[in-house]
Amino acid sequence: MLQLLVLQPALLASRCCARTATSSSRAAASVLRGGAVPSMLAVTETKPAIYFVMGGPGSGKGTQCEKLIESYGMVHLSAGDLLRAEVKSGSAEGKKIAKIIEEGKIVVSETTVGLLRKAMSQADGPFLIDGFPRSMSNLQAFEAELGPCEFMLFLEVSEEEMERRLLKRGVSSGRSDDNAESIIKRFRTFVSESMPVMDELERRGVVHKVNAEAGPDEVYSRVCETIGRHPRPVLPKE
Ligand code: UP5
Ligand code: MG
Repeated sequence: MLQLLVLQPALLASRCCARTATSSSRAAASVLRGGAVPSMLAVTETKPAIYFVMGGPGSGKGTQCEKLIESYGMVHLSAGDLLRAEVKSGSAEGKKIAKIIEEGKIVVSETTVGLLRKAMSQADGPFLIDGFPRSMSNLQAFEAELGPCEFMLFLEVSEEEMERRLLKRGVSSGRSDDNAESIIKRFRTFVSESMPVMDELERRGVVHKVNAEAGPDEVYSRVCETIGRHPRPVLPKE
């Protein structure tokens, strides 16, 4: 059952604008210069900017993030990559994660937020967080511990196109979920668990949609235009 993923129109005016200007002017100026800011865990009032990047499976999140970090001073954290690294480590936790990924379901929030917290404590940011939050539970767990979601870049692509991309990649990716059966499950989970997060963030006025059906370079130019709308935008590297 293939269908176009279309977001509900924004229903309410922004609810969280008042929550965006929390950092000191010193740190904000540092981020604007593309410079380092202190570790967010050490100095809570100078949290670095976070750009969440979402979209369905195969919408091009990883591809666009890779392009962004070439030109902007950002740290890319893919929640899926962090989980796959845990699987690769062979840990007991990793074995549980492997099954969940193959089923296209969502790993418990505690695990994913724990991996993100650890990765974020090891870098200064600003952060590009790709493929997260995927459920309301993910959103609540992240915001309770690591701060509000101020900006979500959402890549819009039809399921037909995403399926085409994933099946093509599946020929060589070695990813356990790049097969027709897992792809359908991933699409279902995305609609039932992840779209409610987008609806909530859209109500807050922090979702920025980009039509990502075109080729990677065309999409990237749309993405670059859009990321300038972050309340604390980063400048391209010199
Ligand atoms: N491609 C990319 N852009 C293209 C374009 N514009 N035109 C044509 N082709 C394009 O791209 C996918 C493929 O398409 C590539 O071959 C690329 O060259 C081509 P990619 O950039 O990898 O898309 P992306 O959206 O990143 O696809 P991905 O498969 O990574 O998306 P998912 O969201 O499914 O995967 P993720 O790794 O984030 O998560 C995997 C699983 O981990 C989830 O299903 C879930 O089980 C688990 N998970 C959690 O439980 N919790 C989390 O928080 C995160 C993940
Ligand atoms: Mg990806």
